[in-house]
Amino acid sequence: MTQIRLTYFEGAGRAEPLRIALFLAKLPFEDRRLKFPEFAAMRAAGEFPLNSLPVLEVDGRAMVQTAAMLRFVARFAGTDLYPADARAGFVVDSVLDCFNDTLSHALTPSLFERDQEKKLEMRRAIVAGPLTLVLRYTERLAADSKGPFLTGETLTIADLVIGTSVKQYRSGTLDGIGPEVLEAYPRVRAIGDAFAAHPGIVAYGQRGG
Ligand SMILES: N[C@@H](CCC(=O)N[C@@H](CS)C(=O)NCC(=O)O)C(=O)O
Repeated sequence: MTQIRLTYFEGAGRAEPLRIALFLAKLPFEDRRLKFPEFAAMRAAGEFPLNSLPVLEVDGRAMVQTAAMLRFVARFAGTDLYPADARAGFVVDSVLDCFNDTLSHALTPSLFERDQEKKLEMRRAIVAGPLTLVLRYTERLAADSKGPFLTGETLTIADLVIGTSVKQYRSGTLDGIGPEVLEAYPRVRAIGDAFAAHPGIVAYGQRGG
């Protein structure tokens, strides 16, 4: 049997859609979660190809880049989590890059800011800038879908990323980025609802994830 290990930090972050994709794909995996000092020591020892996480090891071979790993999991297990159709594939890839690249990079500095006022200032700039652009773009793409998901009836890896992001904004755990940021985007909210109600996602939640 293929040996799979996913290494990330404790939280959801970039790894949660990967954890869900592995679960939906019925690929058993070791869910290794590092504390930051542990990560820093392993990084200093050169253990991670890009010095960052997540890292997915498949039979001992390390993979990096979240979007590429999501596509890999979807295809490796022969699931329909990544569409065969070129246009739908573009929509999925484009949204993955919006959330995993544009938004994550904008958000990261604020995660390390200890001054609460400065942090909220940074978050206001994110909401007014990249978050608005990404949500508006995703909303526009979703307008071409008959729903309930981004590209139609089938849950894809892009819905995993949208769904976990919507869940995070709704949870209020990210200071300055709460449920109100979704107000102008009913289709994005609807994808978040369909994601939360999907039987596979419900089963994932019941697993304790
Ligand atoms: N492009 C990479 C970015 C990975 C990345 O920036 N990971 C962050 C955590 S979300 C990290 O490892 N940060 C720790 C550090 O760079 O010190 C991906 O999509 O996987």
